[in-house]
Amino acid sequence: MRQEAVRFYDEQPSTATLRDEVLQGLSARPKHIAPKFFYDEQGSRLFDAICEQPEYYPTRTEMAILESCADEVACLTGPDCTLIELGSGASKKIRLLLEALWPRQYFGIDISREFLLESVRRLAHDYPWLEVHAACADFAQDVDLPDCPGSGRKLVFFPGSTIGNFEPRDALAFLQRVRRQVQPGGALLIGVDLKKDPRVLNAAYNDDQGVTAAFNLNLLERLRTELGAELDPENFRHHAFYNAARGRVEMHLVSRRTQEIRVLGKRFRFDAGESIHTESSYKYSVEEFHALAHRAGLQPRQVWLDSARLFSVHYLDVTRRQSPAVA
Ligand code: AVI
Repeated sequence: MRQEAVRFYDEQPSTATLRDEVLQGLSARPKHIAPKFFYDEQGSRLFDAICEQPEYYPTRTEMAILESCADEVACLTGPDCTLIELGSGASKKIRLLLEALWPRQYFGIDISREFLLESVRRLAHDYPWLEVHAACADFAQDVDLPDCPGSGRKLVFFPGSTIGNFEPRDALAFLQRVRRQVQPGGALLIGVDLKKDPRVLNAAYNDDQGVTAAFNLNLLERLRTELGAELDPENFRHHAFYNAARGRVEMHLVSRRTQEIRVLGKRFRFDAGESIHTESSYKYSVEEFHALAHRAGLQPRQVWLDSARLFSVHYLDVTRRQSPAVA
């Protein structure tokens, strides 16, 4: 393995971040914990398993779209680019792009350190011509994108509709940050899940094998192992549903009974049926997403959909002119 060829930057959120955000979220009404905390090593593995479930259409649909548009993406981007992947897991999608674009540099950014290292080491091994960098960081925060020397453009790849896990105002702020950090001439290639029949959405987040349930409940294991929380995961159940009024799938951990849990010496009381809101997954029509991109000062250049209109992949240009809506 060409391990030494991977340049690694470690800005992993500390246990203090987990502690502070969990204490704050459990003290709030309604109780909530941010979805970024799903992704410890086990959580990342469970997420990979979700992507293999027959009900969870986004991964395979996005993959099929990328297979059909990769050459077009390469034409739009040009040679010698720096490819920056946000949320780089064990993704097969990036391999597809690497083989179509032949970038000069690859930069993977992910919140899950071990998982990231494993995947970038594999990339460095499999693509010896590629300069590989990795940063363990929370890209939802104000993380600086790498300053990469070279003549090519920066292409930021943000797959999987992870943008849907941001509240719309945070999604806007995130797109504005990408726009600021990718110089004019650069672009964002982003996967966005589409609005559709709620039955399809409800099935996708309630797979028959119970993998999504295990992924959600793993958050409680994380609180036990990393924060010494005193709670019984058996006293909670997974609940996921499409909230049409908000245009989002919501995931919750619902208390099966009246109970009290203890986290870092603090007690938190739950009524039976009360939940911790653990994730929102916003769905956008193409028009809604274009409107958001415009507000962020990004210029929609191309959008690809599958024939069933389940999922979209957008190519957004970073142009020199700032959108009047943002100024
Ligand atoms: C990572 N993210 C886009 C996934 C989603 O669909 O919101 C996470 C997930 N949660 C449950 N299943 C998948």
